[in-house]
Amino acid sequence: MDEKMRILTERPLNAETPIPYLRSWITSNAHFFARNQSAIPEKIESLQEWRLSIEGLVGIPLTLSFDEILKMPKAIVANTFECSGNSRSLLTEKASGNPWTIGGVGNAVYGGVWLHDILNQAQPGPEAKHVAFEGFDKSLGAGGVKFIRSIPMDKAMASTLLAYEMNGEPLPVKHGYPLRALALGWTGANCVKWLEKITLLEKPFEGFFMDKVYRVYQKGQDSASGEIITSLKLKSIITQPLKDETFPAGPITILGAAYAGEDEIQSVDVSVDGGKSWHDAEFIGPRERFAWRQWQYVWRAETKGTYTIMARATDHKGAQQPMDASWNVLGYGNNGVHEHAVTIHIQ
Ligand SMILES: Nc1nc2c(c(=O)[nH]1)N[C@H]1C(S)=C(S)[C@@H](COP(=O)(O)O)O[C@H]1N2
Ligand SMILES: [Mo]
Repeated sequence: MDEKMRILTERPLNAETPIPYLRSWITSNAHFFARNQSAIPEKIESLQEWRLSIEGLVGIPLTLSFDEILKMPKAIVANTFECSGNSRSLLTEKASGNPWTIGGVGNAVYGGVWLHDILNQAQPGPEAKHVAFEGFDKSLGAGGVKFIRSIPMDKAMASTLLAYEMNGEPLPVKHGYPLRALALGWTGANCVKWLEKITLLEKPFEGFFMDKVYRVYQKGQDSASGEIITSLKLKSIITQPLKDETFPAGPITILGAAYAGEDEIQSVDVSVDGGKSWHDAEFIGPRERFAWRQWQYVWRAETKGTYTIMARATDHKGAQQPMDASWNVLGYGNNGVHEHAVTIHIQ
């Protein structure tokens, strides 16, 4: 198996993971999807010169070198993140944005430091309610819009990692070397790469990437009034078989992954008759708080014909993945069972 990444745009690089590489629990660094608003920085400043600054509503502004960060307690965390627009191209009503299929998602084991360890050192003021992240990648367009994103202080203190390692290797350049934010269980847009500045604010950061995009809104509505995208939604994807594959009658192993961001996956059900009957899938592989769960179901196909396979996840609160996605202007958060169905043939 040596499939190339599926390139959506070359400049900036936006590329999705080919489906066969989504079958393992860990997505390799080489095949992890790439999503960039502007160019990947070409010249990475030397680690000696790189600094992380913590500013804004803090008692003690900090400037940390990479060595100082390495000396702090190291945390290792598995995390699945997905681009907010993943599965957009599978929506029946088209939405604007990169035409992702299901490969704008991946799971990796990250090494880094807890953001709360760093913020505690800086002594946040009581009025600090939001944390903004800025990287050293170039700004976008003539207006000089930078990819700056903020998350609420609660999330920053509870479960946000600053990662310098990915799957046991230094964080690759295209994934944010030397340091990136990882709001665990939240979509990629909340995970700023090439991090160099953290600012504590009273209110959410205001700017293009906070108010115009990564919000769920309908036609005729103001984008800034839409809900900000945070946690991944409850979803399952089928990674085997692939669409339109043909098999002889006999056992067919159906494989997939299910994830729910900050929530836990309780069960996955599989249908091979277009949703008339459902069967329990079996979990395989590791179970980690912020990581997806791999599942399988062995189907004994007896009769020739065309079959529609669907998977439906349930979380630990009993919520079920919706049968149909809820549409919004930018096509975010497609987690519909129907949209992710896979049709195959038995001959
Ligand atoms: N500095 C910076 N960080 C960024 C982005 C970016 O364009 N610039 N894109 C974001 C988006 S929308 C996603 S989905 C993830 C993608 O991370 P990856 O390329 O490592 O998969 O990074 C996020 N962090
Ligand atoms: Mo994204």
